[in-house]
Amino acid sequence: MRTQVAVIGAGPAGLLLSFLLHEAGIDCVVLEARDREYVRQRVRAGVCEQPTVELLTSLGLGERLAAEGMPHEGLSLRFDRADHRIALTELTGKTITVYGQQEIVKDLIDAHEARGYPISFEVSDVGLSDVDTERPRVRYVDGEGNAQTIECDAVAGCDGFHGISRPSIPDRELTVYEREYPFAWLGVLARTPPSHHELIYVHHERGFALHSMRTPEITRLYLQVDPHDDLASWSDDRIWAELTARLEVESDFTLREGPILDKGITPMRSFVAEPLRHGRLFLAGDAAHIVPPTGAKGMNLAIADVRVLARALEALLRGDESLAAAYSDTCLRRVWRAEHFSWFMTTMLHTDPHADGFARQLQLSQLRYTTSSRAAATSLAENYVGLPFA
Ligand code: RFL
Ligand code: PHB
Repeated sequence: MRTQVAVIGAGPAGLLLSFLLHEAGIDCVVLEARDREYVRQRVRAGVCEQPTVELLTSLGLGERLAAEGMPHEGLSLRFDRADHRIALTELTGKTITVYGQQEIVKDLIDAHEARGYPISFEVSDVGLSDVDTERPRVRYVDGEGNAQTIECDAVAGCDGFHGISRPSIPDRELTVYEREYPFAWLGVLARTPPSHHELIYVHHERGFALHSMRTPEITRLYLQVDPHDDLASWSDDRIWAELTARLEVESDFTLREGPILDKGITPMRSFVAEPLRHGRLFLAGDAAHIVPPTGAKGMNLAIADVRVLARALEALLRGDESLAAAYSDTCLRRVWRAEHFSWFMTTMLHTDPHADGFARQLQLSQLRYTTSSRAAATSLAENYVGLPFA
């Protein structure tokens, strides 16, 4: 088989890249390891930055996002048993929109299917070769068990942190920066209306908690847990008791409980592999970088990467190498800003089991300063709502 760009992975990065390339008249194929239903249902991110919303809307992908997405003008940092609101819109003029990642993925898959843009689900044994030549090859086994080979002009590695694209680059070509945290997130999706109309990030001596939402009927909640914790030790009753304890405030607040529809534990890490290009293989999204979810940046970064990559590939296929040569550096500026912001939010809000009293006092001081100084609150807000695209 012959195509212009082989896209590995049908997450937000791969699907949006494929959409942008097709709309620019470039032939491409998406290869995805999982089945179609799994990809459409996978519960992940929830917060879209304003630049993400604007991009999806400008592409004609914003209809359901406009109807069902929940715009937010602020969020709360909850500590010392009180809420401290960050007025995102008053401080920046921008909003964020709560719209589940799987809804964006569904919109993109539907747009592909309506236009006949190909996605191959349930592929296995994907292997890349000749990526340092002008004719890379992708070998894989399709969903029917038949061995296939694609010859192409470029490969987009959008296959997430555990994919095969990044490991296809020789170790000596990559510089890896990494930080692991001594905690993980237990995420739950519950059938109950949100207990508050905005997100609440909680710093508590028992550990971090987050109140978020998906729809007026569905609440999304997270608890800081030990990275070695077993999901089996977290019964629904224990989850609600812990959330109630951490979300407690002196004023009026009642956590609304309901049936838990989905739960999972996610490790937290910061990770960047540079550069994002090796010959004709380009990495985008989680394949190249991971942020801890406290800054709500991962999906937004994946989308920002492919916006740059689509233009670089269009130029490359016309014989102009300049944008492809600049791709990695262009993306890394935004990536490192998000890495810093996500690290900042994570270390400010979580309870580090190894921290001493001095470190805990610094954390509280940072929280009080961030919520009482307009300059500090504006800094948090402008990073949270999303800095303009490069
Ligand atoms: P994805 O979404 O992981 O997609 C990669 C796809 O590649 C497939 N794949 C392969 N396909 C073919 N061959 C192989 N060998 C393959 N190996 C893997 C996978 O099946 C998958 O379909 O990466 P992408 O597109 O780069 O998107 C990144 C985002 O998914 C991720 O950054 C966010 O979910 C992170 N994140 C958040 N980001 C935000 O912007 N805002 C948030 O509020 C937010 N909250 C979160 C999050 C991530 C979380 N978890 C579960 C990690 C909250 C959580 C709990
Ligand atoms: C979510 O709603 O899933 C969510 C919100 C904010 C975050 C992370 C996840 O920082």
